[in-house]
Amino acid sequence: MEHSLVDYSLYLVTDRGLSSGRSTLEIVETAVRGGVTCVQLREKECSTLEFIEQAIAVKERLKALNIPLIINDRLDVAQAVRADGVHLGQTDMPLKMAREIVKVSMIIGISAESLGDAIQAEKDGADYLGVSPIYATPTKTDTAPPLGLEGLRTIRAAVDIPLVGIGGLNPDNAAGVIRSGADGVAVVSAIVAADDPEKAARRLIENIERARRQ
Ligand code: TZP
Ligand code: MG
Repeated sequence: MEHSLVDYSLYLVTDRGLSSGRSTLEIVETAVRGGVTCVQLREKECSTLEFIEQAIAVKERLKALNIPLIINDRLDVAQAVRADGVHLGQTDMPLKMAREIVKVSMIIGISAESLGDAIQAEKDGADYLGVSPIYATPTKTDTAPPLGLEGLRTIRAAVDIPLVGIGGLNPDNAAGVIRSGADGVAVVSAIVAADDPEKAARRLIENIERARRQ
């Protein structure tokens, strides 16, 4: 997918541990019906083969809907399945090395945990940022201190590339993230752990779109 066409509005990050026995594919399918616009497959435990098989299955469903698939951490997996992009954290493969490998063919997203991270990532050619964490979250415990909306606004003012907020976001606080200048809201538990992921996604996208109109 052409980088500039990616819609980051509602960015789902998967987590099989929070899926209450439902498959990741099932969660993704329901969530996209509710309005998810971008999906990141995040697998911290499974084998490389399982990651690849999962990615192929998810990509197959997303392709028909023109929704991009981003792979967390693993550039090799992203390349193997011809995903649209890869998302790298501050302790993953350095952005410059990843870019050297994939040139412009792949979207590279970077987790920025500080203003410095954000500025550096933009300079090194990131396509988008996950500004992390906005709020404290039990979903990921090894995070930097929460940036809050103020930290998000500071980063927004300093970089031009698209950015999504992540960490503790849900339908009730998504609007604030958009009003603080984010291009989108990234969530794990608000959709993955919801009884009804479709409904949760719909509430999120409605609040995101309403915040944009205000
Ligand atoms: N990166 C920064 S915070 C986070 C990730 C993957 C977890 C966000 O999870 P939740 O459940 O949306 O707070
Ligand atoms: Mg990572």
